[in-house]
Amino acid sequence: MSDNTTRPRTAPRSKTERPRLHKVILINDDYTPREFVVAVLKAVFRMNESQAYSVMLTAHRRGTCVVAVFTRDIAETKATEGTEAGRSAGYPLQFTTEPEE
Ligand code: TYC
Repeated sequence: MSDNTTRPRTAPRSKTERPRLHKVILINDDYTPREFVVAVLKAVFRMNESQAYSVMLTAHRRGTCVVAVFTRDIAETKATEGTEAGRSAGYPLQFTTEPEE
């Protein structure tokens, strides 16, 4: 056993706290085509086909799905980009954000 295993920590913990993370949440609707949702998830969140399909299907079945977590600015920007992509194509696709506990 090394001789420092039970020695108490002497250096103070860093006071630098990590920024709170925010979830980007995909919301289901009855009108946006599945393939369009998958394409937006791939473009905005850099997901591959199977990741994007699985997130889309979870939102479709359960109503919402957490897509990813980011710092607040990035989460809000991505949510806006996704929602805007739907809006430009005439779909009611919606992404929202929510702070993590
Ligand atoms: N429910 C849509 C349909 O059946 C597909 C869809 C899935 C839309 C997820 C939005 O967040 C969504 N065409």
